[in-house]
Amino acid sequence: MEQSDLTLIIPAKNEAESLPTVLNSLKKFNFKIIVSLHDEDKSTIESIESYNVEIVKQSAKGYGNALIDGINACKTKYFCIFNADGSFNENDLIKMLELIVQNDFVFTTRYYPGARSEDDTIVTYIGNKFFSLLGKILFSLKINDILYTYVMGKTESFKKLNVKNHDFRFCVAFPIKMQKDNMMYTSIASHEKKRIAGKKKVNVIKDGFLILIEMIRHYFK
Ligand SMILES: Nc1nc2c(ncn2[C@@H]2O[C@H](COP(=O)(O)OP(=O)(O)OP(=O)(O)O)[C@@H](O)[C@H]2O)c(=O)[nH]1
Ligand SMILES: [Mg+2]
Repeated sequence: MEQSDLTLIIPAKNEAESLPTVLNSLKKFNFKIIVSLHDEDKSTIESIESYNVEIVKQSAKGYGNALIDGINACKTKYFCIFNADGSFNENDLIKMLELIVQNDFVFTTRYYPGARSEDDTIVTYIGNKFFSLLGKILFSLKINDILYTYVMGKTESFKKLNVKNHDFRFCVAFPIKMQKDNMMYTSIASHEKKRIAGKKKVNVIKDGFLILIEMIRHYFK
């Protein structure tokens, strides 16, 4: 399989300070790149003017909305969610590409031996462990870093799931729907780097609460 069979879907919100560095680090590959952002985010748009990437203007607001619109615009067989903040290790993509052939999705985890996170706080660490455990108990999900959302997939498989969440609930709704659909997936270890610059968009309390309610809702559905 060719590197040009893969499109990286980069959701970006106020990432002018980080995204150009991330795009530079990806120049060594031959992947297609879609940056999915809001039309109002002029500074991020300006920051990547000279790069050979497709810009998708998202139809609404939110992280999940950016991903859904980005993946819907993807024309290659495979896609991978890739953050604009510099925390994802781009070298993992090669290993993921090998594994995606016999899977619908390839997840990554910062908690396998050999991996770790430079960006986790005590609160996000505990939150992740808790939600991953809840995913195992309620849905038999074999994912142990459920909120990391560094995931490669077959574009067709993702479209079948019909994920509709426009906010960070996307991070749990997507794997839960995938599991209910009995799709094939695996995970590899991945080392998370520190965000290059700019601010975290996740609100730990608000988004944590929404994610909890979303998981319970899917359990009773
Ligand atoms: N288009 C778009 N992108 C978003 C939105 N919210 C977050 N993102 C992007 O989604 C990615 C993940 O968001 P982050 O803020 O890094 O979330 P996080 O990794 O939990 O937080 P950090 O620990 O600060 O890295 C980044 O590339 C953001 O720019 C949004 O509402 N719209
Ligand atoms: Mg991040």
